[in-house]
Amino acid sequence: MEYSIGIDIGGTKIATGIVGQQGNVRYKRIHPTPNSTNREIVDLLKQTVSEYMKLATEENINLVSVGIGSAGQIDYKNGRILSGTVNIKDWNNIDIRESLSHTTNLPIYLDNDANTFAIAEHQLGSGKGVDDLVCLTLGTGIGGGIVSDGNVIRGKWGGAAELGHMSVNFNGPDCNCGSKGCIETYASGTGIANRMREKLNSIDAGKRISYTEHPDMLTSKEVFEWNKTGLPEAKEVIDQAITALSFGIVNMIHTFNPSLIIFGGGLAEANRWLIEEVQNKVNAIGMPSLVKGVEMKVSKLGYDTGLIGAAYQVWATSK
Ligand code: BMX
Ligand code: CA
Ligand code: ZN
Repeated sequence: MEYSIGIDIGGTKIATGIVGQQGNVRYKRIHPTPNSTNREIVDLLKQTVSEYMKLATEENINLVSVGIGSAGQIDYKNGRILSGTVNIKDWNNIDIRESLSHTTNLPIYLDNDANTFAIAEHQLGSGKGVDDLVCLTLGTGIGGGIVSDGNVIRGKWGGAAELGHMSVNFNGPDCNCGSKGCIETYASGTGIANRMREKLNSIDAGKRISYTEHPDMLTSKEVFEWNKTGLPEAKEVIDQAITALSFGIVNMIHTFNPSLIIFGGGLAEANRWLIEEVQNKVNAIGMPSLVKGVEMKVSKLGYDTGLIGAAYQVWATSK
């Protein structure tokens, strides 16, 4: 069987592994995303690739490529990271193929992380046999991947499908992409934490303490827990996330006419109930003929989808 080194670079963590052609993950490691310079990330990639190559030689594993899925705006044909929001520090203007050229002779594939997520789901997951689907990864940011008539939509150089930056409110919060009111500012992990922090800063100190003494440190996980216990400000933040996501998805359905929406990322995996709420809202606000019958599912491949998709690029393109 053929194997490929997979590398999934997100705003919080980098997952790496050796993945087989059937999507089987043979080795896997998780690193926190370095937060100083792009050099540090590139060094981590070099080290990881050379370790996995050594391991493959020892274990007689037939490696055929290195596949990288990375957050950011990516020239996928030339293997270059063009830019990234501040979710990954200093993630701009990096020639990944050139950077790894002294480490490996294997062909190197590079695409946006949510595009590779869509590749995995389309080839092996919930989207298998489905020609028109939209994928959304809810994590540090919100990533988007679109398959239309069986093809991944990439636009001119690969920058298409930045669905997290679909605005649903031109008076909304500033987004780190330059726009306002993007769905990422309401419904990503960082967005939910930011909106909650704003609320806590606007209420009186006594009430704030009933939530946390450290609003600076809070994460979306806590907001979901507070929502579960019925704390009203947290419920407002989560309701707002559901509403923003639903309006965004209605725009996507009206634009791409998909039959399936697939969700992934830590936030969707940990809060599957959210999807049903979104589905109900989408059905209530979208054009009936378009939203009717659009299915919504959480990734079938689970937490490893990004890693599998990154590795899978070599086989997806040769099919
Ligand atoms: C951001 C943007 C996207 C990415 C998405 C999900 C950067 C660095 N990131 O919208 O390119 O696909 O986040 O990324 O520009 P993650 O960090 O949540 O995995
Ligand atoms: Ca994308
Ligand atoms: Zn944005």
